[in-house]
Amino acid sequence: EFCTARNLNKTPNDVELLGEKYVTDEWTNVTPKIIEKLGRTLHTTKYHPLSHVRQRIVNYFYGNYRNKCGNPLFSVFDNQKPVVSVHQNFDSLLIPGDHPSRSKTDCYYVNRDTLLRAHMTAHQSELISMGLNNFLVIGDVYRRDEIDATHYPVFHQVDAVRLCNNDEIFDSVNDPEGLELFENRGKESKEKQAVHSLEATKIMEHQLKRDLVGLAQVLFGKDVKCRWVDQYFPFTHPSWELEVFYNNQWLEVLGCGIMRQEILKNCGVNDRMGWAFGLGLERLAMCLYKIPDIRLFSSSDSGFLNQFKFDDPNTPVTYKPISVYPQCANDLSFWLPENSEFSPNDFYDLARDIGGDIIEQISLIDNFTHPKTNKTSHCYRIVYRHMERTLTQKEVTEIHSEISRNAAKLLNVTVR
Ligand code: FA5
Ligand code: MG
Repeated sequence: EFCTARNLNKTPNDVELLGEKYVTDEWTNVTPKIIEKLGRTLHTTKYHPLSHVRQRIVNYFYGNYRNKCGNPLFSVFDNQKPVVSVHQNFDSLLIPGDHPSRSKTDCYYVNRDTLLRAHMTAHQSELISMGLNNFLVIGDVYRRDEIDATHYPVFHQVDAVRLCNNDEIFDSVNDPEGLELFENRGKESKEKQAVHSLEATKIMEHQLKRDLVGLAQVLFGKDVKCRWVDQYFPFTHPSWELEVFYNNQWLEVLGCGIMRQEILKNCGVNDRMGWAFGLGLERLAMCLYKIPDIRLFSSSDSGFLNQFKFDDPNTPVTYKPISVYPQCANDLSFWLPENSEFSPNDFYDLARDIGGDIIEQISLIDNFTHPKTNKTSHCYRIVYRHMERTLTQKEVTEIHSEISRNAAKLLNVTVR
């Protein structure tokens, strides 16, 4: 039986996450399957491929940045709670109230004010307010998204911040006399924020890009092909994405930029500017080890995990596929409700709640509106495949009909 976060728990109005109770309301859309994933901390699990990649990134920043005594400059936080406030995830980062990333169709809300973090940047302001200038913050993030080989509702990010004062930025300049971080009557342009000087922005941009290309070279080898693409984030300006050419295609691995000075000001920092980036660990690990399917990271299959049982995180590995079991595809068509909203992500979550990880992919293969009745019909193809054994048609049919029944019941669709 399909059950929502509500009726899993004793009292109908709260839900327990990592040992703490939260009141639910009409915003609640976190599902039992997602709740099960909380607290797994794969990025710090010994021998897990994500923890090897994590360690290599941490080592790179430890090695690159040392203080005068030779100690690493960056602090690492990998134990921040994934349940955060709307303020942390959005407001503190200047994300506008009507920004699409806040939508219920994209995030897992615990209630109106609380959600599972959608990016590690949610912790940025708090750590800066504590007085930190250089840090990495690493953890699991949650997004409602498509279902295929590179998308999973839980993945892991490494975020970083580096704040510098005047001396630190112009340290490498021969004659830094007269160079300043800030300027009084500046204008915002494509290249910089109004309050920043162009010189300081360009130096930070150069250091940030040099460090991140350096990281790509450490992970993928000296000859890796990289390119920078201009991007927009509400919390940085200017902003970029780094793409790496791997297996014959350009793959976006991270977003970054010069931090909005208003964020620093809100944290009580007035004499520094900063850069920040956020990267996806699964994306890097999939390329690095040639792991073909993102679901493998959360699998407990020893055939998978045993391939990463080594202590030195720099050990080169190419993943050898555990035997591949056959796929089984079934279609489901329905008319969308006429009097209520419908988002494909609602259907993806419902299907995932019932089928779990045996659902490999769901694609919308037909979207059609009847010319006379104006009713819209969607047809979804659900591909089932177990990572560890062959599924029987009977098993698949049972799950498929369960999905169909529950879609009719909970999403108000009319199955055709
Ligand atoms: C962010 O999440 C920003 N917070 C990054 C950032 C931080 C920018 C600080 C500027 C300053 P984005 O949504 O693009 O941005 O995600 C960042 C990275 O996470 C992506 O480049 C990708 O590597 C990874 N990622 C994003 N979505 C997924 C997904 N569904 N599955 C796997 N990896 C993903
Ligand atoms: Mg992106």
